[in-house]
Amino acid sequence: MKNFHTANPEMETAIDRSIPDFPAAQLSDEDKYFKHHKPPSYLPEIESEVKDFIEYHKSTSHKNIVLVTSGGTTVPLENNTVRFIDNFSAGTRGATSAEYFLENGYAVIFLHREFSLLPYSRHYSHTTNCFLDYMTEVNDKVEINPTFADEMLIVLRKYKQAKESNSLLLIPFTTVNQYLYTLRVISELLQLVGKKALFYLAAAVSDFFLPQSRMPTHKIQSQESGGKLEVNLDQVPKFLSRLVDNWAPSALIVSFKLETDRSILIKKAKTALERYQHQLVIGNLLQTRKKEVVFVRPQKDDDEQWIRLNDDQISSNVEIESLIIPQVIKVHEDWINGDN
Ligand code: PAZ
Repeated sequence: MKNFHTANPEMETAIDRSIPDFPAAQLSDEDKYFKHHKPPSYLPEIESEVKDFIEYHKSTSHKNIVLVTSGGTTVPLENNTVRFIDNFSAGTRGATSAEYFLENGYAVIFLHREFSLLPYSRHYSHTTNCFLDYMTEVNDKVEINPTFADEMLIVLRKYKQAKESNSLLLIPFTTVNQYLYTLRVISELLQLVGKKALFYLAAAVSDFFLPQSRMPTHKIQSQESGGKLEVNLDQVPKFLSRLVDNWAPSALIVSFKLETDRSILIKKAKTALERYQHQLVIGNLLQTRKKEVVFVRPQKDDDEQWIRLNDDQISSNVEIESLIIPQVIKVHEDWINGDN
């Protein structure tokens, strides 16, 4: 039998006025963000699709599941949006990586900027060719142009395999608000598979945004702004800490760090690891991102590991993601086996 009661106050301190007041619980910047910004109206639909996908793989295929984020978020300047701030990302890293995850037996939730590159269709969708150039007319019928047919057959087979095994789920976003709400919903659902979940956060998410409270309803009029447009943006709260600590604490989390100045890349990657306490940052430079990346991990002897394409690989169009993904999967396997 316990000889104490938690309901009894400690007599010496029960009325001790010298103990400062316990501060009222503060809302974090992330919580404030969700309190003051409305979720996209379609979110429940996405939630149910993602739930079905995760439950299917949990109970039937038993595959690991990766959330790949891809492409850039926009920052609208008006509620009825005519103008918005955007960034350079085409979604190449995300779409290409998703294909290699699928080839390596993962189920992929592909959270992407709508109309950016998609796995498989990326080979044909954003080229300078018109899609009709891939076709030819033979005996009054349309056929695939023989120049492209062999390669297209390989892509088609991989695409069908992903589709028939229900291994690829496409979820779009456009604005940073849509991205953040959708990321939260998917992350929380991924807790269903615990350590088998992998986050591969390659999207280029805006660092600054215009809060809904300051957003004009209608198109900004040039006459009213005196010929100048001054935009006052707030910082987007750092959601990675919420993801690591609350939304998906059992998952392996891989974030990307993009810089343009080589001399600060490693330092910025290490700062991100220290700040968010996740497992891997992949650093890349805007100028060389298709040829080299660096893996930075906490407390590893070899804590900077560069992955580079050599000249032969570059001339034979090897994609750097074909080297990145097997390395990421190794880190995930160690995570699942508790070797990290
Ligand atoms: O989409 P893309 O292939 O043109 O570019 C990929 C990338 C550079 C956006 C990605 O590799 C990345 O670094 N994303 C994170 C960016 C950041 O928030 O630092």
